[in-house]
Amino acid sequence: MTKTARGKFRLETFWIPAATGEAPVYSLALTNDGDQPIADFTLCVSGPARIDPAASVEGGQLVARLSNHAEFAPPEDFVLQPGEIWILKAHGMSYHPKHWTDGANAGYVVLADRTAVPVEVAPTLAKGDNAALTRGAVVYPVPKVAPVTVSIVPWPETVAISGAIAPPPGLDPRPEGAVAGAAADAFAALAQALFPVEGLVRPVTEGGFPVSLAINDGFAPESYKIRFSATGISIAAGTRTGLLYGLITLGQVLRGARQYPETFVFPASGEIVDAPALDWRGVHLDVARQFYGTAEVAQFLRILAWNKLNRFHWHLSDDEAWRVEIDTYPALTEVGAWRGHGLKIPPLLGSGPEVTGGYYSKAAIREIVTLASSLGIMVVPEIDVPGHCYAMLQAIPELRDPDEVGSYYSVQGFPDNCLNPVREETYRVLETIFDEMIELFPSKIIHIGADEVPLGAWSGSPVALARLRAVGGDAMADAHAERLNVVTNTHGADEIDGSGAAVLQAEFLARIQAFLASRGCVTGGWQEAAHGNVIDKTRSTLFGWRTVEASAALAGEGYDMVVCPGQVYYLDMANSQAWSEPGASWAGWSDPEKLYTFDPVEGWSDAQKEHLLGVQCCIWSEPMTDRGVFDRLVFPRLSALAETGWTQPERKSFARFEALTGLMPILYGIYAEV
Ligand code: TNX
Repeated sequence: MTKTARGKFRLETFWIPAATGEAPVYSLALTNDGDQPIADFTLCVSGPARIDPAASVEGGQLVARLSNHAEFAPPEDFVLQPGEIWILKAHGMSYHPKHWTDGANAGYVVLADRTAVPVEVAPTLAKGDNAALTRGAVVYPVPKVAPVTVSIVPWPETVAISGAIAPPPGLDPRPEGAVAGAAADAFAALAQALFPVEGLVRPVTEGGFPVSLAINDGFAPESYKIRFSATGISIAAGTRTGLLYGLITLGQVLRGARQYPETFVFPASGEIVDAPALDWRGVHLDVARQFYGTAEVAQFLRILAWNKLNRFHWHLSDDEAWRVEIDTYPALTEVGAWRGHGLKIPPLLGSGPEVTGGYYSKAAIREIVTLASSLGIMVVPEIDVPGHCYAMLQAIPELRDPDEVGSYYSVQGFPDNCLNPVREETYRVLETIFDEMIELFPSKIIHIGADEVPLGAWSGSPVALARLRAVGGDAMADAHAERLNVVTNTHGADEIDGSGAAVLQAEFLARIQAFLASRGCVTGGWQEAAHGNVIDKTRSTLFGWRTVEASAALAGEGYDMVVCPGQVYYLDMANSQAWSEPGASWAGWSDPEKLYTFDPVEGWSDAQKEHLLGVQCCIWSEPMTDRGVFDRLVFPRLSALAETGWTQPERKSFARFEALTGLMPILYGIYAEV
């Protein structure tokens, strides 16, 4: 049968928000554009919005649901004739959609013979807002007159320059010694990959301006000094990264002066002396919800370096996928890296019926780690445990207690997604996995997640309940058993502090941390890793994603903190409240100015600040089903975060940032239509 004979379908989805005064309802309209009637079929959709398990559905029924994957069946004997539309209305969403990317963004029809036919899906529309839907990075035009005469992001500590010479066509770095040579090589490769036709690095025979590079004493690790003169430039620093940063600054100055000669100069004399405000200037990328290939990750790292960002937190596993090759357990990637119709992991978050996904081979990881290190970036891998493990458990079902009964659900609607903290099997498998990872990642910091374990986790596992009885007492174990099959968290992550789940998780964390410490590694964890106060503060780093106050409190308890408050530093959050903006909104909205001017340590005491390692933005990828959405959500907020991490607060200026950020590269080159 040909595809046309089987039918052709179109799905339009529509949300009626409560603000209209009507009852909130999500409707899905499937049109049969083919020339054949269909009967005995179902419709599957995926996209961030989740239909609540308890939702009532008009026009059909919800026959299967896994997180945001939903399968609907029409009433019995229903036939969808050519040209006709089947309408479903769901009353009851796990959270109310707020942006066009919240709704279904992929779908397919499953015919009576179980074959899947892709459906053309239009972006979800909302009543009361018909503004054109946006994608692509917002363009920041470079003004004729900028607040400064040189284009540098993030802004340096001191810029004392004067005069101007005609900007040369490129730079000709002349390193003294091997370390400086490595910095020059890294810069040449970086400039070539980011701006291939500009010839930023070129020999003197092509007009390259001489730049001497030397390692000197008396510099902090990432600091550098540039001295300008009309005949040549010198850069000095204490490390390879310091020299690289000096070259990046100079490259930015040159690009600005060449591309916008009315606005920016190439200085004739003077100095730039620079050093970062914070040590940890991080970016987290979730490659589980959407997959980004090695080439994309590599180019993203180059953009990080151009922003002087120095930590890449690589979120390699989650409920939706497992992305790293582990020799001992090939099933992790054979099963866990792929989603599709009929697979153990169904289409989710906009993936369609076809098999999609991928993973990083060990060779690919080594390539990324080597590139990162040449760019001054430390790679921090994350394997998210004991929660967020649906994909891992699909691949290695033995990680569940075989006697476990009933179900518990995560905030994202995954059932039974936690590794059992009581069984030896769990530790045997995890230690093997971590050993393979430690070999791949020289950073010696392994992030183990520890976020969002559901309140009901392990409430149907006899071994877990027995352990809880032994360590927490009868009342706690009995209360925990009562949580089985109770859906607690459809509207936000459970607060589990003090619960049986937290007590069991603490046992798990203490043991995993001790193992990692025995391998010489620092344990990274989201702030929930502090529950139970069991992890060794001298060998851990926590990532505070809730409020500024909550992170301050943890710093006060002595935890080293990287702060990434969700309401501003989660780049999956939309730029504004408008439906036409892509992104999520559960933690808030933040436009570039809000992110730039936000003080992540407001109200912290000096003692608390001693435990501040730095700042990080997090790119959770649920809504980033198309690359234009990625560019819109990530840029220029990534550069705004970079300046928060690098530039001392008193030297920050949003007006300056706004004038300069248009010169910064974006990943996919997709700009909004203006
Ligand atoms: C919460 S905060 C998560 C992630 C989601 C993110 C979406 C945290 C550590 N976990 O699993 O992707 O929200 O914004």
